[in-house]
Amino acid sequence: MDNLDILKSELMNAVNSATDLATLEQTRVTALGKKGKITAMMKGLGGMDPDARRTAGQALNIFKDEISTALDARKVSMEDDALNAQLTEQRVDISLPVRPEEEGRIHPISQTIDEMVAILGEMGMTVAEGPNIEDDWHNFTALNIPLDHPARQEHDTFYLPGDVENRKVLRTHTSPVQIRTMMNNKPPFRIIVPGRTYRCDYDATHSPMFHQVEGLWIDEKTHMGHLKGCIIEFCRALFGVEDLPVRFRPSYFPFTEPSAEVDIGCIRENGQIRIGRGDDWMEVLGCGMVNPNVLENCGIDSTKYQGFAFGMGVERMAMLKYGIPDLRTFYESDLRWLRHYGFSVLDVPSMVGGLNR
Ligand code: 2NL
Repeated sequence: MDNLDILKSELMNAVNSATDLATLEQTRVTALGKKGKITAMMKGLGGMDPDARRTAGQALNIFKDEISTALDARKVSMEDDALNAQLTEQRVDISLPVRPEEEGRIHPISQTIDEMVAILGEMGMTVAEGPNIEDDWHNFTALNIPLDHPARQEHDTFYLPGDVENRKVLRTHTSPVQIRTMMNNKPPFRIIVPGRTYRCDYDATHSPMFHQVEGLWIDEKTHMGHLKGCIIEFCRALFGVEDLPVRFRPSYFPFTEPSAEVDIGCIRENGQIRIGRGDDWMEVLGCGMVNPNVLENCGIDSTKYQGFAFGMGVERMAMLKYGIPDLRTFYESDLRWLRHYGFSVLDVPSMVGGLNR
């Protein structure tokens, strides 16, 4: 019992200097095991006289508790250290950029179509698609385009081989998709039709393959006010100019009556066109109230249903919005061009985030 203090400091030292669980367990066995030092001292109590045994017994019990507590505390602290080390080592850096990390770019044509769909989708329109190879009926006849219309001539339209009566054409606009939608479904209709179109034409401002977005809105009481509201809001949202001047100029299309061409305000400064303000005008799209003949051709009662339609060239809109000077560069697959004019895969157009950040 005289050596209790020395033993105490020895054991406490051993507990606190243990750096792994095995050494700590060894210390526990040394102190409290069957053949341990404290156990041996407990056994020694038997040979003492009652008074001395009580005092020594109390001191030993306190000592035993202190050692037990120290052992438990050291074990918990070692386990904490081990867990912290593991957490540090296996740390996940959530600030890493999302993969793919700017590997590819979104082509300006895709980006522009996505923007148009986001704007018109917000107005309640849904995307419709159809075949690129069409027949005469869906591409021309149903649209009230007369047999002698120049668009039907060989030199404007790509005809596939076959006899003239039922030869196929590469669609010259996306309108046949609206015709198919109207023939196969019941009104009302609120659709946007983006897609590839084909015309036999190739120069600085024309490509034999190009893209259009058309819209069709048919309901019982749709009128020209709806057409104007839809188009004005569309142009302002697409170009990101809240007070963009929009002008409707009377025009003619066989499939709409009345028809209009739409111009937006711009200025021309040393060969550059700036959209948004100024006293000059730039034509951007065509539109009109759907000709009743077209509705009747699709089996729709034109005394009950009416509506508007519009169409525009995607390349033209993309060139104006993003300042791309040459139409032909859209299809050259030049990676340097795409890195310059392309868009981030993460920059998904939506009206919620604002289109023109
Ligand atoms: C333009 C003008 C337009 C339409 C397209 C259309 C479709 C159906 C019925 C009536 Cl099924 N109209 N489409 C109407 C007006 C103009 O496009 O300049 N496009 C590039």
